[in-house]
Order: sequence, then C-alpha cells, then structure tokens
Amino acid sequence: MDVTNKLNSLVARVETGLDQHVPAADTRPARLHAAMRYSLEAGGKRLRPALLLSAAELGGLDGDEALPAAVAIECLHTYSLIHDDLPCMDNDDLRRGRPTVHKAYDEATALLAGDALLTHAFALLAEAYADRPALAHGLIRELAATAGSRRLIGGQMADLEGEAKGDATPEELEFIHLNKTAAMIETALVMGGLVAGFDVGQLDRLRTAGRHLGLAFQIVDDVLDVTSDTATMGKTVGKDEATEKTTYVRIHGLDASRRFITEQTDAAVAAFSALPGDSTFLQTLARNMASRAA
Ligand code: GRG
Repeated sequence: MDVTNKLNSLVARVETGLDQHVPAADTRPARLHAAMRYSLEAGGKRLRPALLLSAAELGGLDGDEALPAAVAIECLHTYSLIHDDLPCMDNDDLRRGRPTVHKAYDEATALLAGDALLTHAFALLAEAYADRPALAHGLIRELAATAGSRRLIGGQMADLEGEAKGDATPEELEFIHLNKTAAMIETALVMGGLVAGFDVGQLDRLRTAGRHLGLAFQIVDDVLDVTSDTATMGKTVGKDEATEKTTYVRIHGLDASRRFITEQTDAAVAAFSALPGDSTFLQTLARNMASRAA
C-alpha cells in the first residue's frame, strides 16, 4: 500500500470537510470567523481526523458519513492549540509555521476563536448526526469526556503545575502524556469506530491502539526535539531545553525512549491487527511515525 497517497487523500477529504462545515470567514462576526479559519487553515498534519476516517473505513465506511466527526475533532484540537499558545499558558509566537492567533489578531480574539471552535465541534456533531440520535449521543459523550477536566484539560493543568514546580515525576509525566496527547488520538479512532457501528470489544481495541500510538507519538516528538534541528509540533526546537521542561527523554535517556517507542508501536500495531477489515494503512502509519525517531 502507498501510505503517503492514502494519507494525502484522507487529508484532502478533511480539508474539504473543514471548508464545508466551518462558518465562512466573511460571515458575521467576520473577525471571529476569520480567526477560527486562520488557525484551522494554517495546515496542521490532520492526524486525528485522518485516524478517525481510517477507523471508519475499517468498518466499511468510505463515504462522507464520518466527515463531520473528523471536522469536529480537528476543531477541538485546534481550539486546544490556540489556548495553549496564549500568553497565560505557553506564550508562543508561532504555530503551524505562522504567527499564533493572539499575535496575528489579539488575545481576546484568540480566546474567543478557541471557545468558538470548541463549541462548534459539539454543535456540528449534534446537527450532522441528528437523524441518528444514539450515534450523536455516543460521539458527543466520547469527545466531551476526552476534552474535559479528567483528560485533555486535566493533562494541560498537570503540565502547567509540573512546569511551575520544576521537576515532574515519571508518574506525573505519564499522566500528562496520556491525557494531553494520547487521549485525543484514542478518541479519534473510537469516534471513527462509533460512526462505523463497531461493537464494544472493537471500540476497546481502537482505544488501546490509540493509547499506544499516542504515547509513541509524544515520545517521538520528545526524541526529535533533542536530535533534530528542524521544528517539531509547530514549535521551535530547543524550547524544552530553554524552559527546563521535564520530558521522557530527559528522565529516561535516548536509548530507553527509543525502546519505549518500539514497544508502544508494536502494541498499537497488535491492537490494529486484531480489528476487522484491512488495517494495513494504520499499521504502516504507526511504523512510519516510529521510524522518524530511529
Ligand atoms: C489548552 C485545554 C488545552 C489543552 C492544550 C494540545 C495541547 C493541550 C497542547 C499543545 C502542546 C503539546 C506539545 C501537546 C502535546 C501533543 C500535541 C497535542 C501536539 C500537537 O499536535 P500535532 O503535532 O499538531 O498533531 P498539528 O499542528 O499537526 O495538528
């Protein structure tokens, strides 16, 4: 299978979906809608919506049924990036290779654009799946649980506390990675499975795959932060060093980090293999991601 072609075609579908399902930049209030689109259209990797669509494909769906859910998860992810970049959080000037929203617009507009993307994600799920109320409920419940205080926002809080305190413990770091990074990757896969009508056992396998893939994704980025001289995750390499942020590599070293990536990737691939349908794309994507840190 040509994984790059497949990924490109999933990403192209996501771009079309974003254009269809997010308010146009010139509709009132235009400054707010333009700021939402400015951030969405800055060209992220679209990993989460691509995972969501490919999980749905495992269940036999290759039409547009899963597209609104894919757009919803990208809106939610983008909100979290906009807020993470704000001066009261990471205070970043660049994201996705462009000035952050509070730099290109202003802080209040960035805050509101993030709020609006967060709210839009749930409105879109409620509207797009209104004719399948059980599915709409399942998707909203899944995304809300992941975006809330026990997972994404909880992971962000723990990260801020860790930074203030100085040294995060390995357990604290694991909590941050599981909730700040892996949670949304798990949920992307599970939402795709929900749209495809997977049963509870299959959804569990998707969640397991997502957890392992998410942990591997985070540690790959941590390894690249110290080994590569290019920007990763849209941020300037060296930031962790500059702020003395605790990372997996800092605690465990490079060799152990690479072993961890291999273990997590193997576990993700095993979980994908245990699902119905042809999961070659998802397995190869996981392997290719891990190979970036080799
Ligand atoms: C503000 C509630 C709230 C949460 C912020 C997303 C996040 C949590 C922080 C961003 C900083 C960070 C490094 C998070 C961990 C991994 C992550 C989510 C990276 C960004 O995802 P990518 O690399 O980004 O998929 P693109 O731009 O490609 O979508």
